[in-house]
Amino acid sequence: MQGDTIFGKIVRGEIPTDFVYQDDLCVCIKDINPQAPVHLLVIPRKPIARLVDASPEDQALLGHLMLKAGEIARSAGCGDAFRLVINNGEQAGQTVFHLHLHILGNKVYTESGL
Ligand code: IU
Repeated sequence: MQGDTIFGKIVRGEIPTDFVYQDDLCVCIKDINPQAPVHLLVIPRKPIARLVDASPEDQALLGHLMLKAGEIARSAGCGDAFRLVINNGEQAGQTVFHLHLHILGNKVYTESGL
């Protein structure tokens, strides 16, 4: 079933979760296995499996996720230095097939790492 992932259960409120932020379109949670001092996940309530599965009708939602990620990063104390990462597909390291943006902050990156 599309959306039947752990993030689907989280956004539907089926797993008790402390939300860093939530609104009608998305939630933000702390990553359970942080890769930086600040590691948050912005998750749309709509169960889009991968970024490439988004459609033109999702354009405003995708913009919302980006704007909220920036606001949340600053609220979390990242200042102007943070990364946003989307892993698209298994070969790119995606493990949960419900679209999410990683916010990585308060870690010093000395090179692009790409
Ligand atoms: P990925 O882009 O699909 O690889 O990222 C999935 C992230 O979800 C990864 O950083 C996990 O640590 C994180 N996560 C989580 O925060 N809580 C969970 O219950 C599970 C994964 I499963």
